[in-house]
Amino acid sequence: MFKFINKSYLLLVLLLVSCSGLKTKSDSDTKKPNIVFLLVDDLGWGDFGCYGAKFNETPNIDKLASQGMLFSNAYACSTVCSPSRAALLTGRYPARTHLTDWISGHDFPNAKLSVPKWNMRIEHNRTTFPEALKAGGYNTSFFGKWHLMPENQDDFEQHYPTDHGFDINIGGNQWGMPKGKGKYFSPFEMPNLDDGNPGDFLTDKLTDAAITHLDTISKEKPFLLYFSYYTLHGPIMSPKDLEEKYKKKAFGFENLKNEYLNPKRAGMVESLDTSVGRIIEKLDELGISDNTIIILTADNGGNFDKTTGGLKGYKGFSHEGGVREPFIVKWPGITKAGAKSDEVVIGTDFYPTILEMANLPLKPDEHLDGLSIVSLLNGTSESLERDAVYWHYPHYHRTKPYGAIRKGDFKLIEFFEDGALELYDLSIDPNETQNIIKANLVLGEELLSELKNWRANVGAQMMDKNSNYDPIKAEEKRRKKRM
Ligand SMILES: [Ca+2]
Repeated sequence: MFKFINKSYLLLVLLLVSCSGLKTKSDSDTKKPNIVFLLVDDLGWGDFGCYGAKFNETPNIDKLASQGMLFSNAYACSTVCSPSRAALLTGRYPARTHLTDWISGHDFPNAKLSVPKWNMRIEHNRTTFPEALKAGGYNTSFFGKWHLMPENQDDFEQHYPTDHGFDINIGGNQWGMPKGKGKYFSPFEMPNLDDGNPGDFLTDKLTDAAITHLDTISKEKPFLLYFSYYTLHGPIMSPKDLEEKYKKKAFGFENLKNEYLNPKRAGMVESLDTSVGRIIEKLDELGISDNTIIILTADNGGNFDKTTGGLKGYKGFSHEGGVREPFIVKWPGITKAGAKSDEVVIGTDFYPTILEMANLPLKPDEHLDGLSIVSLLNGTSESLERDAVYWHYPHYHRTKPYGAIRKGDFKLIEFFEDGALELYDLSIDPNETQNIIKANLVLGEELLSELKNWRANVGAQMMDKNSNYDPIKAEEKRRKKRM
């Protein structure tokens, strides 16, 4: 009898242990991580301490990088705002969506080539990654700059963040920069954002709103918090105390030739860093840091020379300074502290990556141009199976219209006006100082052919000759745009 009870007891214990084991496994399998996606505007590759900045101070972001994974070859899909943002959300290259310029773009009526009729909105027939997360049970919230709406009032109502997968929208509309009366200072006059008090700074108020939101959302449901900073887009404005701090600091930095010593912009960067720190602190306070992935990146290069850590060009240019971006991921339990990756990754990769992070099925018909980078993040691989990444910009900006391909260490840029080619070996010349096309014509032709094939495959829109071409007027306009 005693023996029997003992046996039954043992069986019961075994059963309980095995059930609780199963339960734990099942929980960990289905437990979806929260995702905080921090998207900075007009951020230079050299703007953060962890990417080499000496003048700007970014202790919170540097700490985040030291706890997560830092990428050195991460790219935006465009050298300007809207196309890059749409590519992030759709997993499709701007060349494929035909959203190839910032909304509403520059007008160059007398340029040599005419710009194709391009798309000034995300189409509703596309499922964005926030929509996919929402369908997968996520609470999805949007804060800050949207810039994916047409300027046309008739079309306004259908293209807010809430029309493309977000449960709430704080601050997003057609604006590419703060256009309220106070710009970065109150009043902001943005959708659903508290205007606060005179003197309040936009980044702080958006952060307040994000933190309040974190306090109110259900702890039962996973969330995506998509914080799209207006900062560091112009007009460059800073909280006064930070501007004063960096004015003093600038005196000691007179000889720092490779860095943009602008106290206002450095103040803006610090206020961004403070915001990141406050979000992280809130996650800690709520006890959800261990199940929250933090991603930090940007939409295109800094709007000034010397914000790029030495890379050539900046926002609006065809070279690395226009598109290479800081990119940091902290995924608790997955990314190793202080990990680094030199693998080429690009904005279209976020869609499949985030679905995989969220344990949701991929949507290969949507994110046609992205690859999940989870294998890089969890350390199971050091490289992705990808042939090349591409850019297509049939527009005039500081650059002339161009297309580009990066394959391995080589990058080829094709300028559409005259077919001029530039070839760089980024492994030995990351700052694109030596155009090596003449010595590598065969390689150049191969890459050009691959670029052209890609354009045909994605249905890229090309440029026509402009019947109103006027070389003198075109040149005047170019000079005005600091090209
Ligand atoms: Ca931008």
